[in-house]
Amino acid sequence: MFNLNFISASTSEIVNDLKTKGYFVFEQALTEQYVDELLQEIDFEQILVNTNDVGVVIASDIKFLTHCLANSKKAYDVITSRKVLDICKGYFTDSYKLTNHRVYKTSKKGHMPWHTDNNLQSGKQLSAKHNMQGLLFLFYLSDVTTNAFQLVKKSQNWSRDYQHEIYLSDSFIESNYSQDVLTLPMKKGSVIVCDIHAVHRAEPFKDEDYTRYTLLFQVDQVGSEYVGHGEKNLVNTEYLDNVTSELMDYLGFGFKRNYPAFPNSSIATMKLPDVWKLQKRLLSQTFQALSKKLAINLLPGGIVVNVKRMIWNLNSNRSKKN
Ligand SMILES: O=C(O)CCC(=O)C(=O)O
Ligand SMILES: [Fe+2]
Repeated sequence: MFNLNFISASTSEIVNDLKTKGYFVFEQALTEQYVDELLQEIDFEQILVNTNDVGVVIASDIKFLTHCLANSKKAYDVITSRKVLDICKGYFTDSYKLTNHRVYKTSKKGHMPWHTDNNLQSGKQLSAKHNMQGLLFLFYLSDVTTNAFQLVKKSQNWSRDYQHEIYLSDSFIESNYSQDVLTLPMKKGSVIVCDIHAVHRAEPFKDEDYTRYTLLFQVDQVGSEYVGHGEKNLVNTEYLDNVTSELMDYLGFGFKRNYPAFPNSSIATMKLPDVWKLQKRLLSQTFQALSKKLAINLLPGGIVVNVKRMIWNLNSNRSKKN
């Protein structure tokens, strides 16, 4: 999964960077092969519509697999890796929990506002900023040239002065902190870990041919006064090969979760070309369903049963021969 030089990078130095600078960056922490295999586990072309499973949804120009702990063993293994847990163990002074996670595919364009991730929610709405410690982990799953993660250095020290704001304006950062903006274009597999109180964003971009894949997750030091803080973690039990109390605590077993999965998606969050694509799929499936229904209605019931028996026999003869 991880390149050896990332595994052997001193965890206490990483933690020290996080505590002093507010961020830590490592190029190509994940192997290329691992990233390729992780992305193969996710079909970004299959969008959930009356599908009885977790899967991909669309919000504007971004496709999300929010419940990757249930759908990608490779994503699960990164999120629960020893290295990540060790960083958290070294960084936090009290119990910490995975509060959200997702893999997403960004394409064409985006303009994310400058923000911090120390959010409290009430239902779907961000309701206030909190003071809990927290870490954001962001792995690039493709080479990132534009639309890179950007953060304002040292902003974790002053962002609380703007707790009443949901976002900070581009012009405010431009005129006051442009010399502190760190932009991080990096190769596939690179990781950024940062203090959730640091002001950050994905650099705005517009490029029809550009696609960025990302694995993001957040770990907060959730105290008892914030019961319910976080999105629910849907985990595929097949992935749990080493259940420890540390892991259970981290994944929030038995801990209440009040926030809806991000993003809050529906047909309304899809762009017109994606709605058209879906309509076409629905139309062809509607015709298929109609012709099936017509055939079943026209044929006497006995014939339908006999056709099913014939198909069954053909298949079982064929599998006997093989
Ligand atoms: O994708 C990125 O570079 C940043 C994402 C982010 O900050 C967020 O989703 O809160
Ligand atoms: Fe963020």
